[in-house]
Amino acid sequence: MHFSTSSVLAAVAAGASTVSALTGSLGDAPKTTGNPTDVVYEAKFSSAQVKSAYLNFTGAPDGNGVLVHVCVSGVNASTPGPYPYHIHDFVVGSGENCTATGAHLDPYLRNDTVACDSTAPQTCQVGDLSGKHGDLPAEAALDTPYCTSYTDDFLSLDASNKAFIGNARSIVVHNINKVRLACGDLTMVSGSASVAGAGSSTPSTSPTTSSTPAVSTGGAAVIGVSSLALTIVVGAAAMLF
Ligand SMILES: [Cu+2]
Repeated sequence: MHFSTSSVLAAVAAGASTVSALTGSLGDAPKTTGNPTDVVYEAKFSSAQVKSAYLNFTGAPDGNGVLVHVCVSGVNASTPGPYPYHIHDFVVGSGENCTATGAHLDPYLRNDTVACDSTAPQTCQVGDLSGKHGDLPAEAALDTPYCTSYTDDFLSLDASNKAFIGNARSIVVHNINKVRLACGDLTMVSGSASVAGAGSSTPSTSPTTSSTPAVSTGGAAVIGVSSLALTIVVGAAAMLF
């Protein structure tokens, strides 16, 4: 049993390390424009494994893309880094271990059986922030926050855009094995309701992926794929994580 589990996971790891510009079934993500600079979304959270995580999203000064600020400190040093992090499909809810957050924000149905190619970020899952901009490094385990900021050309603060980040989504920080270390909801802390979605009907909490989100991993190894091999992977991952 242990041998077969290890073998399957090794195969998955090998597959996940393949870097290739894979376009989603609905196409590449278009660059976003007209993102308002007065709309701000934040996620602030901590857990037994992460002392603090803070992410801030606002429109870039020219409205092209979204400016992202990230600060993370005190990741449990015994958990292996570097640390991926993503926008996930659902809010944290009452479940344990961040499983209720589902899979990654993926409105163009790319899934993540093939890792994001950061040189072609339009092909990556929209919510794969670390795939596009880099994992949090080992410094995130320190007490002093590790901070980074960047513009993501493909996120949107417009509720009518498929790449809108405000539709009851969340942020999850993982260890390098995709185990979920901490998570928090994305909430609007400033902005105009007419732009940011409060004026529309009930916020959608539908998944952006094409099938049931995987539980307990980065979410993506199994999305939209139904082969027997990957079914076995789900079982193996469930046993381990
Ligand atoms: Cu994630």
